Amino acid sequence: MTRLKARLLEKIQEHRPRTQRLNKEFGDVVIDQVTISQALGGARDIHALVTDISYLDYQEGIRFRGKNIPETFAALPTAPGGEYPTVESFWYFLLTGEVPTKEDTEELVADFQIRGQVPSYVFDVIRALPKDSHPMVMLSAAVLSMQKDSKFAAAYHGMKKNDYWDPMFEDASDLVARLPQIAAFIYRYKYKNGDIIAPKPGLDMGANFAHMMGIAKPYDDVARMYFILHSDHESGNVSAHTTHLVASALSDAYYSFSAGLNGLAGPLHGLANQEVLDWILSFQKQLNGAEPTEENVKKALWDTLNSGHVIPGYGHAILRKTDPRYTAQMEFCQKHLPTDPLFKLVNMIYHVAPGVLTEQGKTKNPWPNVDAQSGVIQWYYGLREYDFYTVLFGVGRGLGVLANITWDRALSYPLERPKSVTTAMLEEWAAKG
Ligand code: FAM
Repeated sequence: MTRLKARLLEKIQEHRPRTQRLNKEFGDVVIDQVTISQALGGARDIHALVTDISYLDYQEGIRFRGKNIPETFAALPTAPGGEYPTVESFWYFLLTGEVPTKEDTEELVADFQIRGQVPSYVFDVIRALPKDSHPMVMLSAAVLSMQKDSKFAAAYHGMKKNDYWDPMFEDASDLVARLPQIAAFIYRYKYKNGDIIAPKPGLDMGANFAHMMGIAKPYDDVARMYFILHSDHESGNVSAHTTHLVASALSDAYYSFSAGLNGLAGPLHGLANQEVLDWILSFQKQLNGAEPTEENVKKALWDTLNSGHVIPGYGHAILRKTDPRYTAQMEFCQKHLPTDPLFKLVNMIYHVAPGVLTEQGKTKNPWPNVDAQSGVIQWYYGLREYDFYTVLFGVGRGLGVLANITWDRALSYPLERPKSVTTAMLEEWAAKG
């Protein structure tokens, strides 16, 4: 058993009595109530999910296991020769809530090399799809194809409930370790004439991903930063909630995460980073060589709104301030690409868009989210096929949602099944006030 798995088991055993006591002794304590507009409005803000992996504050943004983004980056061991933590150490941290030692991390990097070997049929599945399929279709299908080897599904009939977490952890770890190679394969297969670069033994996940993508330093750090920032945003967002919901039927990690990825592929969720680049490029095209100014940015934003579209990369269902994931990436840009024209344009949009959205008066949050800044970095390092960007998001998101469903099984969270009502019932309740 790896040190991570042994520590995780101790953590699970420590935690179980807390959940059991709450359920048994305090099960009737009311923590929220539901309004008609919440029932009609996407269950927004109803407190009905529990996770300890991350918490999203309306103003402050995300905390992973109690640490905000700068604290997380500062606490975890950095990769050799890099400025950002290894993804492996972050995986340990998400699962256990503890900062791993150097030895814990090294063991995990070695463990991921073994787990990370992708079965060859996965590549056949990707090749069998029409080449103009969206890369998210390729990623989701590739993940789903590995279901036949699920350790959870194989063990299910002979297992006690208390042991479910074990093969779920195994599947989750296998998947996390394999995602970078699958993503890099999709990229090189689709956009680089199938010129595939094999993984290199001994590298951590970020460095190996950069190597397989064929992009030089500091892209290894970009990958580490990107995967960590996109990992988790508590449980209610579409990809996390979908993965959790599907897993609640005791579907294994492959079924569950593939479903989550399909939600991430929507333009209001993870596809927004692709949409941001698309918006910026069509804006530049309209300029026809002229310099961007606050005036022409403002006009383009209004044109987007007036044509009934959203401004991608702005707004959030929970956040009410600039997303700290946006800020973390902006700081990276200020350090590594301060004079890049695209970065300057993104900054100009940041100065103008909140005012435009506030004047329009619809969105509850006029500030940028993670997607407003992420594509610029990828573009700068030569990854310009922007319909691939959501795949990068998906690799990162795997860390959060797969840690979550491992804990779901550890704490025996049941089948999720909220109750529906009819419109007539709402009208009846409305009449009663
Ligand atoms: N541009 C134009 N209108 C917007 C807007 C934006 N960026 N953000 C919100 N609105 C509108 C929204 O469409 C809604 O209009 P209707 O009443 O006509 O339906 C109104 O403002 C109220 O929406 P809200 O309560 O402020 O936001 P929601 O919680 O309904 O939706 C988002 C949240 C993220 C879906 C929404 O802000 C949006 O569509 N943003 C643009 C797409 C985007 O960047 N998505 C990525 C989110 C990100 F964090 C992620 O998942 N990766």
